[in-house]
Amino acid sequence: MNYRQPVGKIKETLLSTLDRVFGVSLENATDEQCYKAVALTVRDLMAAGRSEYMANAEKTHTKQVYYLCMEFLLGRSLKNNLFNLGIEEDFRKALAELGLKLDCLYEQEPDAGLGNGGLGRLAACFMDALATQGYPATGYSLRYEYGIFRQKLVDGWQTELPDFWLPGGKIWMQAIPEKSVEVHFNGHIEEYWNNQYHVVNHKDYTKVTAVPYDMYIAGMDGRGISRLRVWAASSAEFDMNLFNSGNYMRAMEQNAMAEVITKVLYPEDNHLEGKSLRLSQQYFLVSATIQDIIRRHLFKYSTLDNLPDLVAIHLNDTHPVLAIPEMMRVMLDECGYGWDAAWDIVTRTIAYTNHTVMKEALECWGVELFQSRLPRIYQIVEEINRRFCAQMHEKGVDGYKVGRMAPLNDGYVKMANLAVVSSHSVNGVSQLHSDILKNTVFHDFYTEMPERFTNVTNGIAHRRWLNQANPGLAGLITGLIGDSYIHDAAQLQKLGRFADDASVLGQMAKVKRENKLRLAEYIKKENCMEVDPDSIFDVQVKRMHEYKRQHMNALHILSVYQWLRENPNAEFTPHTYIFGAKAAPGYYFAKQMIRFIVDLGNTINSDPRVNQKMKVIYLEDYRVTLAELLTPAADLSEQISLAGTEASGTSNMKFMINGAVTIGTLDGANVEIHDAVGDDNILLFGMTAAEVDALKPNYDPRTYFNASPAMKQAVEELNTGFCGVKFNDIADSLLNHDPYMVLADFDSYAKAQKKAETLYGDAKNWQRMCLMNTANAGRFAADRAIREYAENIWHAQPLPEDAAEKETPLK
Ligand code: HBZ
Repeated sequence: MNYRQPVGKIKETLLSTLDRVFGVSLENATDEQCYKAVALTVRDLMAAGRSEYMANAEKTHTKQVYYLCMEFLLGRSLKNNLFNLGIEEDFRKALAELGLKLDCLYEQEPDAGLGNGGLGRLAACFMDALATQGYPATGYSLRYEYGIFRQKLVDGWQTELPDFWLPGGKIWMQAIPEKSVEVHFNGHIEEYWNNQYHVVNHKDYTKVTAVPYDMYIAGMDGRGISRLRVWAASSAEFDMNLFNSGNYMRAMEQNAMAEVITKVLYPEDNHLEGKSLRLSQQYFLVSATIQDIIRRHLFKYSTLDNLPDLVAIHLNDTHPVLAIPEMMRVMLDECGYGWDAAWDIVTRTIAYTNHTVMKEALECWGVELFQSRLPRIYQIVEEINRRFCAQMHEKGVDGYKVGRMAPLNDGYVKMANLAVVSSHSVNGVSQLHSDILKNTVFHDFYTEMPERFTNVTNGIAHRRWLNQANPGLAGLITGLIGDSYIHDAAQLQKLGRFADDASVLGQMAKVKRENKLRLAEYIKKENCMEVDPDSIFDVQVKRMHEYKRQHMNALHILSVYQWLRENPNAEFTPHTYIFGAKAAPGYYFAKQMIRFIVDLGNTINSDPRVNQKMKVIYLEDYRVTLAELLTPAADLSEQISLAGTEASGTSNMKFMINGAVTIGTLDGANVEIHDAVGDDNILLFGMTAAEVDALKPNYDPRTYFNASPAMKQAVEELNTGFCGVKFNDIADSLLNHDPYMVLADFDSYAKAQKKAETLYGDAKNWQRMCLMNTANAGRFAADRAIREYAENIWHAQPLPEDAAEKETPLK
């Protein structure tokens, strides 16, 4: 489909949309109304494009990919869609002729913050890559009324404000009420035999209606359009019996209880919140989704026998794992399948990705809660468990081992076990992480079914993170190597030719400086701080977590500060340390870490002995839109988790492609970044995952504390405190326990930091390093990751280019 229209036609559509939808003329329209008119116009174009695309997919029986995820951290949509459809400049022109600035309208859009961090952002990047490469895809999630909370810092302490994003965000969504489905909770199960038929009746359940809302995500050049279908909970019906019996309040209460299911996103990442509402959210998502998928398939093919050939269902982490028993339920209870046939179809259709090895994130649900909330699903999990254990026993597997692998054990439903038992493929998200899964968390499974395990290293939507976020660098690259890298990020490699070209390096440095100035302006506005654009912009942005070790970064800054205030005239490369991170609201230690960084910043930034040379900036409310401003402005990318803890990381890839140098441990995808750029273009430090494992049993942080005077002095100042606050909790944790081995890696980190300063001082070599990072970032494109999923896991092909002219018979 051709999305381009004459500028005059765009103007006409915008004016008529303003009139029709908002009843205003251009003169009286607010910027917000203008943004919405543009969004609606683009949405309509995409809806038409999606219909055409799907009609072609249907004709050719192209396999459908369904990506189930509790989170899609989309950020803003307008710029992305205009850019990908190739119509941004036409719209810019049309709006200019109407006296409007497109860039101002972009600012009207709230972030769709329907996710916590890496996992949700990955899902969003994948929608882009699926569309661009022509894989017909639908993401399924929940339409949270409140996204990830807005962070406000009050005296260095994080407070949370609700993120009511719908008023500005729902313009992208279209309700499809006729496709609503019912989801059943609670009640009890009645079973009996009717002749030879086993009848299962779910009685006295509570009904909640799932109403789908559709959003579209355009692929590059509009070749494909992904759909994101998000479900909103609404009370199935107003209970007239209660109402009539005068029980008005009960009727209202039931309404509210249903709707609460999709009220708010749980703000914990890498941590399980074992609340019944969370379980309801999970089941609500998967029940509505599975019913939707099966209904569509039956409508088209009248059988589910061919489902695994035509459909791939992907479970993004364990959060949507109840899709497995739900699919079994529909096939057994509603479609008349027997267990074995249903199980064969389910397991050939479903695949699962693991995103974390953090113990506290491994989901398990107490049997009591699970059984009372989801009685039929519980029965099916029991049967899956019984059959799996029997099969293992029959194979002669040791009883303890079977117990460890069982989906039901110790009074818990173990979601990761259920996922592995029931999927044909299990993958981690970086080479190291996938190996760790095989050697630790899923070792028992790996020894029994090694063929199930694989790796797909994560990737990013490079068109958003390079072309849209950093038009200066993208323009320069296109001028040098052409624009084929937009579709094929591996082409970035060609930049390597310019590694010693002083003029190119100079131009890249100029772009970086402009990006730093842009960020400096934002910092001035938000933090009332002047920062030096010629200082090193050293950035750590990600969720606040002990394992990510922001406190190691801060402790090092504290020790640099101690040194500099005693040696104010010493040689020192000016340094701006920038942080941005949200902490889970109930994660006390992480909130302390934020406070430590903020107070450290206040101390340093107001100390005239040092504040011309170093500054510490904490940016409030880190989110996708802020990341788009920050990433292109970074010189140093902090990826400093303890080796073996960060599954992959994806901000490391975003910084890299924008020409920042990584200072990091050999953890997650850093290992592969190191492989890609070589020793000279990355600053590695700290223990390897194997060294961590070897040290752990006998680790004593005090050994390191006593051996390093600089570290000792820094930890001691944590205890005395600054800004009138003592950070004893952090100091105590470091000295007595140090679960993420900050002290063990500290000296090595300090050395790498020193090296960064020296290298930065040699501008030409530094710029060469930056270029080599961009040039070698191609393999971290989401396009590559999606191709690997499609080829190795989903066995899906892209829609043929000539699909419109083609009718393929069903095989
Ligand atoms: O997934 C992250 C990993 O920590 C990161 O290393 C990886 O790059 C990324 C994408 O694969 N994991 C998360 O972001 N996890 C969550 O956000 C999460 C959310 C809700 C939960 C548990 C984890 O209940």
